[in-house]
Amino acid sequence: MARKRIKIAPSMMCADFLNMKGQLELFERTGVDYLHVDIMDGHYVPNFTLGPDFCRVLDGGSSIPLDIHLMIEDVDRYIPDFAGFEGAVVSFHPEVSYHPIRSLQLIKSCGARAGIALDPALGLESIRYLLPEVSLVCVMTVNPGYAGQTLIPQALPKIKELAGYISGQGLQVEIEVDGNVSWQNIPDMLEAGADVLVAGSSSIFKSGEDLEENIQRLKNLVNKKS
Ligand code: S6P
Ligand code: MG
Repeated sequence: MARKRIKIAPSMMCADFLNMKGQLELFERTGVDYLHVDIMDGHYVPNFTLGPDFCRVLDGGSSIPLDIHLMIEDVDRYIPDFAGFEGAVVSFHPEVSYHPIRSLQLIKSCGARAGIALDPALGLESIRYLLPEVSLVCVMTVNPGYAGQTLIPQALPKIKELAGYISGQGLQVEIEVDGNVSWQNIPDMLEAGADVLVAGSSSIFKSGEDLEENIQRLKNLVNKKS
């Protein structure tokens, strides 16, 4: 059986904001699959990051689809600000919505693909009935809120369980892994069934290292011939 191609999603909160144009050109040239954009509101998570204006700049400055990870409360109010970008996938944490299926439908009605993000403390049971409605599950392997954290190891068997459930049900859902996706952790994440890797400060944006070399290293690592 042909090996699946693993997708790469640079985490834009880890990018060098003073050199955004050059990095977008590099991402285009090296063929990354998504731009992962973390949206934080200081309520759902104790941090603030990016917003719709930043997404607009990325959308205008590259043709790479946005992968927007909402870590915010009051999600239905803000979905329309994020779900209109062409080709985007928008994910939220279901515990912030009284009616998560309604929120997923809202994302789709705005034109985006719908995703769900899963806190490391939550089990699959909390999203089982959402899976038929989504294109992507963002499995968080660190607590939402910050880059540069350490893997919470119990999140790994959850990826495996999710991958088994998705294939058993014949669903078309991408499994994205988000948090401490490091050179050391990537093999275990792939082994567990990851389809998309969020690449942040643990890999391509490692401080003091060359971004292009690190993207190449990541591409070689994830899509090597077996
Ligand atoms: C964290 C956020 C993530 C980070 C990513 C950073 O709340 O959802 O997308 O940007 O985890 O990567 P790293 O390699 O610094 O953990
Ligand atoms: Mg994220």
